[in-house]
Amino acid sequence: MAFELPPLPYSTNALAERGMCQETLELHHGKHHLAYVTALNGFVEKNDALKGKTLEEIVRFTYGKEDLAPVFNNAGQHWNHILFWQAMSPTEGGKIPGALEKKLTEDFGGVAQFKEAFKAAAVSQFGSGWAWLVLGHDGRLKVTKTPNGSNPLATGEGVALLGCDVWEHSYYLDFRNRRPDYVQNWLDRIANYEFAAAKLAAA
Ligand code: MN3
Repeated sequence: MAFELPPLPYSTNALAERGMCQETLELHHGKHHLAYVTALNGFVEKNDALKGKTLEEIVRFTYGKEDLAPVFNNAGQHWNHILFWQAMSPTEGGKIPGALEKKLTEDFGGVAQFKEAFKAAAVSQFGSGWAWLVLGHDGRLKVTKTPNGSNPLATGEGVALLGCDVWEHSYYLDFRNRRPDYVQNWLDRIANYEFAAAKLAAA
């Protein structure tokens, strides 16, 4: 069973008024994400050790294995983007539910402190990668960053509640080189904190 590109949970122009234009989403979902899925399927087709494994199993199995790095990069990016589309909301973007706000305040000192930490991680990720809000194994929320296609599932740092793509393809049409502005806008107007709260409640 080949992996498939999931449909966007909203239209490609749904986030345009919130700072992510239709062309960005068309290219990002229809070209970039699709390319990861296509490449991953090509690798699985040629490698019996990968056949029958779930996406999560492939991410964990290939992490840190030098000879399987191209598989890991594409599997990781497929997993990351599935989460990324869900981690954005055209209707509720930026609104933080009470239970999550309480937890953010407990673990970071406040919503503003959480956003500062997240922005710092996103901006300091040199080159391509991701910033994450993670529920750690100690039950506390934390912010992490990963390079390229890596993610908290691979590193075993905990459950990813939100992931922000800081590859240039995610923001260059809307914000040019201004990654800090993209991340601030993403946190304030695009991030789907309802999704994060639901993942937190289920974890
Ligand atoms: Mn991307």
